Amino acid sequence: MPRVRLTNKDDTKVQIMKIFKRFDKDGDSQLSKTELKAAFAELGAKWPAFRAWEGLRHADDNGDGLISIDKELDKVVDHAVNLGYTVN
Ligand SMILES: [Ca+2]
Repeated sequence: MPRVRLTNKDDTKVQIMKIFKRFDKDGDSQLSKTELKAAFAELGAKWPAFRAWEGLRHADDNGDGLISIDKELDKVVDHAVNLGYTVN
């Protein structure tokens, strides 16, 4: 029987999620474009402003220009993982 374990990808996802949550500076459970940009910069993005824009375009389901941590952040994080971002 193979051992059951978290894949590295799941692990990375959890850690990236934590970073994004840390950038909700005003604690409203929403990430603004500025907060997303800061989070992507923290992840080492070359073009954090572009990634923030892309994240919003990709995950802002209700179109309010903010990423809801409860409802929309998951998609941004998946996207970041797919782009190959990792946390050391
Ligand atoms: Ca939204």
